[in-house]
Amino acid sequence: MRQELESIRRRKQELLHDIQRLKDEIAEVTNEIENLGVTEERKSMQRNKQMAMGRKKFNMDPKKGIRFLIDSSLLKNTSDDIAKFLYKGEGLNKTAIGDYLGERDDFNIEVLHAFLDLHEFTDLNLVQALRQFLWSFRLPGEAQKIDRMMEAFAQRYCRCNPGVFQSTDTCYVLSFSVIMLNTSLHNPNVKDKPSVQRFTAMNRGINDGGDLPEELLRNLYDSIKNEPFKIPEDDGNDLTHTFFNPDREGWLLKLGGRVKTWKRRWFILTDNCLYYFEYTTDKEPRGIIPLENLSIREVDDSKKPNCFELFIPDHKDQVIKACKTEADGRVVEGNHTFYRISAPTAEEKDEWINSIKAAISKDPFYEMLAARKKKVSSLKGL
Ligand code: 4IP
Repeated sequence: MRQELESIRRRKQELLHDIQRLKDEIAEVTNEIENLGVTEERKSMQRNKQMAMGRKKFNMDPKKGIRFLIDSSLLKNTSDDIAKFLYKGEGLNKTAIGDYLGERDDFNIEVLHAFLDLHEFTDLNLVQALRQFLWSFRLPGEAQKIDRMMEAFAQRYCRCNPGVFQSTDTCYVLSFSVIMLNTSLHNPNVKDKPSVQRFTAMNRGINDGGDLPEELLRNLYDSIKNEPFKIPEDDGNDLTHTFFNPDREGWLLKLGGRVKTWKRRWFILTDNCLYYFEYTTDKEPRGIIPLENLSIREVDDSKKPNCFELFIPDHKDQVIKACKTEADGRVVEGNHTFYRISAPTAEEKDEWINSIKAAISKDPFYEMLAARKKKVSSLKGL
């Protein structure tokens, strides 16, 4: 009996000992787990901190930001990975994204194409696709950058929607036409809003010489009319104040060449030319003044207010290359050594001067677009 009691006591002690050992082990493991959590947590906190720093750096200098993220192993040095990062755009400034994507380096161009591959345009009409595209970053102001980006856009759109356009050039030109339409319809400074007929007429022959289906153009027109493009406004600017000045139209007074009479004419500034008409509805202009090689300045006139003048710098007496229609309908060369024009208000005078200046300053962007337009319409009859 005593022996039995002794063995039970020993057994109990052994058990207590085992329990204590287990408790110690559990405590040890719990401690390890807790420590593990702390280091993981710390690591992830560290990563988040570096990521935030990388984003900040990117917003200040996109290239430096990307380099930092790659060096911190937060981004792989591949165009696909960087494109994904930009496409997701978390915490990124859209102007910085636009600047990075618009760079001329081969690698940046690769990223640009990878970025576009992330956009799904299948079965979207051109306006819907442009809405998506123009929302994903902010289009930079530089003509060459815009050209590269719109080219990449056109290529991607055509790949997603084969058969809609004859060529990517057509898609490119129409994309601009739509962006300009957005400006004309929604910029309050543009008084004369183009009708759907004018929009369709403007885009004649752009499908490699052929016309695009009227229904397609009408749909694009309606879509823009009903809802302007929404674009990121990092600096308060928007797409109705686009990189290219809107063409301008309006009533102005013009002084004659040899016979100095003032005539009220409807002026249209477009394609680097100034056209004037007798009536707004006239099909043929009375005169065309190509703006190439001309300068513009404000002048005082004793008879009319708000005047400005077009002239050839350093060639005071040279006749400006221009054409006009005689009363009998013949088209002849103009006789002006300067064109003096009077605007109805001082404000309109300034606006005209600015628009004409912009047209004269040979915006390379105009030239690029003009070259494409020529290309897509010159294929007619081939
Ligand atoms: C005319 O005067 C008009 O002013 C013309 O303007 C002008 O031609 C003529 O210039 C000027 O003689 P009258 O109508 O009083 O005769 P518009 O063509 O707008 O009617 P421009 O070259 O300005 O168009 P000259 O250079 O042809 O005299």
